[in-house]
Amino acid sequence: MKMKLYLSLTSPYARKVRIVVQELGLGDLVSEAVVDPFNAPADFLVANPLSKVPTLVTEKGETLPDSKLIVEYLQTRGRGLATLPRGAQRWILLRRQQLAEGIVDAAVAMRLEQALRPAEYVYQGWIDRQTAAINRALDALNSEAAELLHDGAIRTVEISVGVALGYLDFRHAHLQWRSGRERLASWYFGFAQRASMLASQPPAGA
Ligand SMILES: N[C@@H](CCC(=O)N[C@@H](CS)C(=O)NCC(=O)O)C(=O)O
Repeated sequence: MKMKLYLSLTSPYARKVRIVVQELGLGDLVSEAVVDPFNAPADFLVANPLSKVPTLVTEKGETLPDSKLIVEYLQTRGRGLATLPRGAQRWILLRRQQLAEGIVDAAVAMRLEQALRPAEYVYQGWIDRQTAAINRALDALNSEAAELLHDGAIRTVEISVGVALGYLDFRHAHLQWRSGRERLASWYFGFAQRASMLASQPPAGA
């Protein structure tokens, strides 16, 4: 029996997990089950009462209902990602990763506001706040882009940044995140060519 990964092909959180699976060489151990968390099948709700993707069920039946938990777990199962150092550099890297994860949180919040709410309930002030947060975090990442790894053994930091930028392209292209952020754009241009990034692209038109 394989691990079962519940996911949606458009979720950036699920994309991060799919990239980690591939980078760690665990593809043969994981079967993917595409679900719609807004129209959830019963077995998925048993695995994750919160009805969020991604959710992993291990071979032993343990359930992991969050991308961070899943990534931490998968790193105990495979090799291929560079581990974070101890000491001061660790916190610099984790802060950078958190900025990328915060961009995803803000971008998903915007998407839900724009795509799921009836038009009369959409709150532009909320969208503006998320946009401002995304732009500030992008500026910070741009100023640190020289420290992001391109190839070889990357870290979860780079995966988080790559997923965040890919999601902005997918759902919020109008933000034109590359504008004025040439260093980050140049890094992403190379990073987006990794096999794991190419294989996990969201379907066009979804
Ligand atoms: N903290 C969770 C967030 C997962 C999440 O919000 N996924 C979205 C899809 S992008 C979802 O399933 N939403 C359904 C809902 O909010 O009810 C993680 O990192 O896995």
